[in-house]
Amino acid sequence: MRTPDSAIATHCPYCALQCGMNLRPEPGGATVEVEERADFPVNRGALCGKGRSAPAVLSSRVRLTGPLVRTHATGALEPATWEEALDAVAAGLARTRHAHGPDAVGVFGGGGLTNEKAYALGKFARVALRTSQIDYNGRFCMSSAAAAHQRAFGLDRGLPFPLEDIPRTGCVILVGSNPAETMPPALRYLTELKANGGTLIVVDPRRTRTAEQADLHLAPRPGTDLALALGLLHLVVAEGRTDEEFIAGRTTGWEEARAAAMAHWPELVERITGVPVPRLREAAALFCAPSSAMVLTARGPEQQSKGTDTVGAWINLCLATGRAGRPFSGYGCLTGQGNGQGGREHGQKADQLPGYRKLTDPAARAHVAEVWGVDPDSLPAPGRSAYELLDALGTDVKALLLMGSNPVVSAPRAAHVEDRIRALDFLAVADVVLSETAALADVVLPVTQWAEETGTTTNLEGRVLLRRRALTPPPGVRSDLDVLHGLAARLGVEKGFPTAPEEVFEELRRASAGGPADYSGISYARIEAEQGVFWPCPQESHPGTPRLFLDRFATEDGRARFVPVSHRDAAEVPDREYPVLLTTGRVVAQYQSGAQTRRVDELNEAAPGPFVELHPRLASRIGAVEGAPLAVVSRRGRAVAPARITDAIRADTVFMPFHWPGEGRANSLTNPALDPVSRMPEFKVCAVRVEPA
Ligand SMILES: Nc1nc2c(c(=O)[nH]1)N[C@H]1C(S)=C(S)[C@@H](COP(=O)(O)OP(=O)(O)OC[C@H]3O[C@@H](n4cnc5c(=O)[nH]c(N)nc54)[C@H](O)[C@@H]3O)O[C@H]1N2
Ligand SMILES: Nc1nc2c(c(=O)[nH]1)N[C@H]1C(S)=C(S)[C@@H](COP(=O)(O)OP(=O)(O)OC[C@H]3O[C@@H](n4cnc5c(=O)[nH]c(N)nc54)[C@H](O)[C@@H]3O)O[C@H]1N2
Ligand code: SF4
Ligand SMILES: [Mo]
Repeated sequence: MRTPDSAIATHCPYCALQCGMNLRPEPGGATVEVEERADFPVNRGALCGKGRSAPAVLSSRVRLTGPLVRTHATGALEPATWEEALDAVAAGLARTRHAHGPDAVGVFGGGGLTNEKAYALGKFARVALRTSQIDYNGRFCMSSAAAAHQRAFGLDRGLPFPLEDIPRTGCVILVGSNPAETMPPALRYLTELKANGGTLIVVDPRRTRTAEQADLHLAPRPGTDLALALGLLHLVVAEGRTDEEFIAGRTTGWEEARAAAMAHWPELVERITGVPVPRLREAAALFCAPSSAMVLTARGPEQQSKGTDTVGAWINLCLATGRAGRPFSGYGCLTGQGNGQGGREHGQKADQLPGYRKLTDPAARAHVAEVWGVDPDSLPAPGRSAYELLDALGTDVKALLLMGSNPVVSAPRAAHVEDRIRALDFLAVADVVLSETAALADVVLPVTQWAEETGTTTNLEGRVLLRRRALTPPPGVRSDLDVLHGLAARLGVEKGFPTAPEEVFEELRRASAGGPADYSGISYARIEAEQGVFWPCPQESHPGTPRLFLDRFATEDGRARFVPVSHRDAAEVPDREYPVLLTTGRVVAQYQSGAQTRRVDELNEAAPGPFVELHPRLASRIGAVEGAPLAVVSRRGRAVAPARITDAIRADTVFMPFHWPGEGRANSLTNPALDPVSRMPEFKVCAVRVEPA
């Protein structure tokens, strides 16, 4: 399908911004060159270094080019044919199911998978394997914001408005989000906000490159955002800045939420967060002064064992001030992975059916079972969340099919997770590279990549986009859809797993029809003609929905729900043995577990390895020297990485990026304490000891 002279319009393989780019096949046709695509509104041609260098991962120098099967003779992964590899996977999964029942087979997916793949993977688990044990890495990403969205608004779409609305609001509070590193082309929306006279408040324990742009930077102790948001709400009430008309007309539950907030006095909040009272007052005043304002959160406040309540508190602040369900106002979550939004809608989540339907809802089961041509009673019940599933490997879950994640690097308490993976009877991994997790597999299935296949993703705005195939894949690889088709057939399910992406999408449209995330009016042709279509889009004649909640919220009575929340400590607080707080996150040149970006020379030059960021005061107290190895020790394990001394971080906190395996693996340290609602692990705060190694 390659036309040598014309560039093909598509999207980046990495983050949720899903920047538009043009791909031009290079002479010879073995690879592609990335060109600017100025017409796509989200990024208007701008790309970060990861997007620009993405074609490097297409090279056979770094990718998998044929299936691998672990042989009994040597115990090593050896090349095999596709028939041998698929036979081995089907046999491994069937053997386990036969011996221990369907729930002994687990499936783990990823938010980077296209909508078509996520949909097919969920269907494969429920229809071909009949297992309840499926979840995915999005649980580690935005699940707390998703749960809070559901609770307050009755619907979870990360941003209820397009990014283009950001420069048109009066004030943005950006909480635990560092787009200067994680979504560089999106920084322009904040620059434009300021140019238009709006104000930017950044809440981050580090003075990041994003925080440097802010009019006001609040640097709370990690894990205390809940108190901070409640403290701001307290001030808003005390200063008479609530919007009583909005509260009366469009919300329920204010009295309880108000009472809970009033228990969080500014002085108490200062004590918990370390943010001085005058700064709290300044923030409340800046947020309330203009007629419109937004709160945007990302992983900082969300990846906590109270992430759902924390996001709930920020939503309460928006509701109390009438900054929701109105033009250029509202709460939004900046979703992370390439298909972080769509990946959470179509059924790879433990409790979910396509169209963001609930697996426990009899009507939803009946609708989807009809589309799938199965008996509703044959659909399993909800299964375990991602960490709980990983923790169960080798005990009651004995075989695993993994597609689109690298948990050996990215899961919390990673050494334990690695042990659990090694304890499996059988592991199959579909990946584009030999990731640290794929290296432990019994069978590795090499799959096609973004530029070699067609499929849709849904970006952080809820805009459904089409990635188009620009390149013929190398002969030894197959698509994830091919893999699921081949495995289903071997498990006795001949029909229902087509390999053509558009055919899968057409089925997804029908399965999602009438659900909260309704894609039934969206087609490949429309997406191309319209630069993406925002869901819900229930008919072909429907324009799509860039802005949600302007007339009513998605709850039964149309009103947003306040949730009464109160501050509580992180699951682990510093003590004499572990006196320092560890938080974790990202750097601009590496992506996630690094499986892809650590294979790109120019990205490795920019970000060659892990480090421990710490304040000069802490450094001098423990005798740390710039660039010298530091040991960071938690109750879960130990990691060693060079010291990076900077006054841009709080003196009671150290920061490590999580992109690397081995000695410097940040997740050797992190705490898998889970949020009770979202089951999100506490990646952003745990107690550690830091000492020269
Ligand atoms: N370069 C790059 N870009 C990416 C990714 C990547 O791996 N690399 N991943 C993508 C994905 S999947 C995601 S989810 C997004 C994540 O995007 P972000 O959420 O922007 O990224 P993080 O670095 O995880 O966290 C953001 C900030 O939270 C701060 N923080 C830490 N603890 C706390 C806390 O307790 N409270 C508050 N308020 N802030 C805290 C950190 O200092 C950090 O600056 O990025 C996407 N884009
Ligand atoms: N300490 C700490 N840990 C964290 C976080 C943190 O902030 N701190 N953030 C968490 C978050 S938000 C996230 S999203 C997770 C992400 O962590 P992971 O789930 O490990 O994400 P990736 O590294 O993107 O892994 C994706 C894997 O799938 C492969 N892949 C890419 N595209 C495809 C495809 O189309 N098909 C198949 N079969 N494979 C594909 C890639 O090569 C890679 O090996 O990490 C979480 N872990
Ligand atoms: S910001 Fe995200 S989508 Fe855009 S080029 Fe970079 S990684 Fe790709
Ligand atoms: Mo993420």
